[in-house]
Amino acid sequence: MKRGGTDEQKRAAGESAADTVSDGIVVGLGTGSTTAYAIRELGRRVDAGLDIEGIPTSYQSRQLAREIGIPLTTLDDARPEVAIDGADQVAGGTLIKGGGAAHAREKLVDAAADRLLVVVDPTKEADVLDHPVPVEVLPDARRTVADAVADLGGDPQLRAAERKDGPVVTDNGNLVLDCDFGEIGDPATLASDLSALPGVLEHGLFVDLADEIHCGTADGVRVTR
Ligand code: ABF
Repeated sequence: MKRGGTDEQKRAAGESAADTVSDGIVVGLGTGSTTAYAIRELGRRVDAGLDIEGIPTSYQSRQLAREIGIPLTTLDDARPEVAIDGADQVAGGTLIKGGGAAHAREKLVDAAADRLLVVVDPTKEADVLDHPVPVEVLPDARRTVADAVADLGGDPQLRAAERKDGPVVTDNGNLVLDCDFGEIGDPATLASDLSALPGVLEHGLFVDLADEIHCGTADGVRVTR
């Protein structure tokens, strides 16, 4: 189900967003292969003298930022002026995220930022969202949330680990249900219905959070919003 553009499209989108970052600010560092291009570009700019601090959204983005020398801080000590993050699908300013199971921290950092720059390739763009919505649940809530998702009209599947037996376990020690609702006509209502379920830590619907979409195409980067 995961959409995938070319590495060149992802690189162009990531570098385009990273190039907008100015001196002296705090930057939220999202997760995923497209954002990794943005983080690497920020690392090159830090080497060249750019003065920023990063707030990572996952173990993966924290490790990458550390390896390339971006100074890090936390939400305890700073607020990001900008966050750069990827998406599994985007329609207008609303996103579905969570393909990397990092959407709880991503939403925390992205929502705290003054501006969210989303980096995607054309395969992620849609008129109407229809990608399954990742829902992070406490392990004990797996069954009850799955039943409630079915009552909301969704088809929940426990995400399995790719490289070993058993389910995906998030950085927070929880499980992920990928919930297929077909076309999502009213993302805001579905988002609040999912948030209201006991045992749901966070879901991957980011309603109206994106300020800029940087979409890497064969003809360059299209910036919208
Ligand atoms: C994270 O990585 C997720 O929220 C999103 O699911 C995914 C996008 O990854 P990629 O850029 O590799 O497609 O941002």
